[in-house]
Amino acid sequence: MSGFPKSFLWGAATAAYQVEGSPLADGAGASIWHRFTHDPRLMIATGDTGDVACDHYNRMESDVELMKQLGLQAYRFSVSWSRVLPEGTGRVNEAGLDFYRRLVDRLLEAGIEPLATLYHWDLPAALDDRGGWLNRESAEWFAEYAGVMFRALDGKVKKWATLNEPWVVADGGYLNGVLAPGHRSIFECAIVSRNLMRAHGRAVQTYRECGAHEVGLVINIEPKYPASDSSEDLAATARADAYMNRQYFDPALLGTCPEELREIYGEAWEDWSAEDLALCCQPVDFVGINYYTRSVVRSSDTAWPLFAEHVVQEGAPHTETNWEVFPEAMTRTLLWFRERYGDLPVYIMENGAAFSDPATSDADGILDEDRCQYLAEHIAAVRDAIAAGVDIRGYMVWSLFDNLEWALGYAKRFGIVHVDYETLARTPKHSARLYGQIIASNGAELEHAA
Ligand code: PNW
Repeated sequence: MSGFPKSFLWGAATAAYQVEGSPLADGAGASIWHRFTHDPRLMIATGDTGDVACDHYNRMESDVELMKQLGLQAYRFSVSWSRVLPEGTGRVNEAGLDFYRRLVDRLLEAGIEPLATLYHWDLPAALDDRGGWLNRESAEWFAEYAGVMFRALDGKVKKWATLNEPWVVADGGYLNGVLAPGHRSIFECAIVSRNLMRAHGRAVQTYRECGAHEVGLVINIEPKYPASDSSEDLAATARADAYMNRQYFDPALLGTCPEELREIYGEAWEDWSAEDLALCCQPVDFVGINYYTRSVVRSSDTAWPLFAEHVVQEGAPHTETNWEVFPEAMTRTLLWFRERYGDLPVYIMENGAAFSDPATSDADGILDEDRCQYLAEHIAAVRDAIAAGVDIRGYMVWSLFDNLEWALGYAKRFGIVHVDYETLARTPKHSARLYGQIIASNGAELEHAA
């Protein structure tokens, strides 16, 4: 009686550019993340690159062995588009594709279910040269790539996600310039948001033509709480919520755009045509939700373009990325999701925390008690949402390994497995052991941990 269904799927997640290393090996083309990290004007904070990362590209077999030892039932990874199609379209690089064929075969031999994400932010640089996500043709490029992957791995991979976190791609990559390709334009952000969702729709259509299993998309949700009940703060909170939490799920699942976007984008807003809306709104088999934190919001005259700002909760626990630890918002978000979008199967595709490694360790590894507590509290929040009737089918920890935290580099460690970046040795932390016990007891272990 743990509160989790018998078939609940427990796993861990990574993304290609964050863990693989060897980004140009065996005929791969460069991605926009390779370019971004090698440009000192863009990768300003750290100068770290994904050239080596966790060297997962060369250590894949022993990494799958480790996943098996940890007791994982599923592994969520992403495919590097430019390994498979070096120019983004056209010629297939069999050697690149082969890496994912071998990965999936090893996972299946180890009894671990592969969950594949097609796009976790590493657009082929050759496509960026053709305008990238700003080009309306990007939906066709993505459908072509999706078709190559579905045909190569379908039957073996039974759960496919099209995009990971389109909000982060558009906001971080095209409005705030902090992620690849490092642009700063609200006009571009609006265009890219729509093209990403059109690409999602075309990939789902392609999937229906090739496959018989399951396809969905992965969206990050950060519930917004008003700082006060003044009408200004409530309106600011609604804008922040529309921009981050409804901007992508509404078109994909309802075939509409939130009204607030018109005000937020201003002159940059253009109504989506009926064709575009219909294309985005393809029936999906599941949704992935990534949850890390909540945000308290107040109105602000200067915080363009939302005129809403985040209010730091002094005294509350925070992770190393300055995200407040607030597990009950995860339950609330999952309930909100079902109320707004209906009874779709949900997978938690990411949840986890960056904490610096404590100096203390024992024979069992690094004593990351803060991460243990974070995971136990959030897994309990998932259990509470299941008890309230949300159809949650699985949970993936972010992340299996410490890895390249994008523009923040290697300093922020999210892994349940420690990576020594000198020796590349992997050492499970206490959180990995705790998670193994949670998995083995299908969640019953939480009664001791939380
Ligand atoms: C996710 N936010 O990114 C990504 O999918 C991972 O690749 C990443 O390593 C992980 O979370 C930890 O950051 C996010 O600002 C980045 O709300 C930013 C936000 C959310 C998710």
